Amino acid sequence: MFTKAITRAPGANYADGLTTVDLGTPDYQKTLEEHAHYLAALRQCGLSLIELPADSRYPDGTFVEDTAILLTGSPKGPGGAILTRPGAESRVGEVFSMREILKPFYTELAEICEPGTLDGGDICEAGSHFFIGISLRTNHNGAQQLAEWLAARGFSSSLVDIRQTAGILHLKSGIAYLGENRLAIIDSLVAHPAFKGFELVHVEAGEEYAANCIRVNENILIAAGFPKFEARLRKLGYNLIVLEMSEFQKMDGGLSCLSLRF
Ligand code: CIR
Repeated sequence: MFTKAITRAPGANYADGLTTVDLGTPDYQKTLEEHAHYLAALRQCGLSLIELPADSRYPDGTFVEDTAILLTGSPKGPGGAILTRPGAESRVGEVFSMREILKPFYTELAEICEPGTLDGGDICEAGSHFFIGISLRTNHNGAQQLAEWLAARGFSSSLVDIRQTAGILHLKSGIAYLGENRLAIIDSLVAHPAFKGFELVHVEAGEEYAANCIRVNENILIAAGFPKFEARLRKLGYNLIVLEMSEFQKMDGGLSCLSLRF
């Protein structure tokens, strides 16, 4: 059960952030509107929000998920938090202010150290197991550091190398844990042995962006515009909150990236 989320407002220079997609320049007003709806959805799920102001030094700073991994609990007792070391040079400094924000909530605040790099978007929690993506942002050393930190807290983990998987920046661009041993997953990842033993909910070809959805307590937040995936989740009985994400998609961002939930 999540009770809180950390978010950061998109700054006026949001469009200067990193992107690999060719969907045009985000409209700032529209970005702010979509962000406001996202915050409202998290509140609707019962979360109280820690809303950080935009930081003009970091145009990608609204994608707070990449800066930390937060555990609400662990098989061995209390939760814990670990700060990441983002793989993109321009984003490394985002972690420093997150440390200060997290201090009041976590007595133990670990960190990924050099030469490891790791983005939160590559880390997918699935109950007592974690999937760790190896990507252009998360390297083996960073993944290993996280795996050891998790193992000390009673979590197992498996690595999923997505460097040859076309069209996804982070592991969670292609999978999402829906709870109850169920994963939403794009076709190009279904055959990976790490996902054996999980019930796989396929995201149709052409709707890949929809895979980045998030379960928040009794609801699932999904991106608008992906009718087949939406229908599939409704059939499974989920309460859905559907959100416009066009301006975040333009910058390679999705629903999970916009908050740290704990
Ligand atoms: C970046 O390239 O780092 C940002 N423009 C998008 C980050 C998206 N974050 C995520 O998937 N967790």
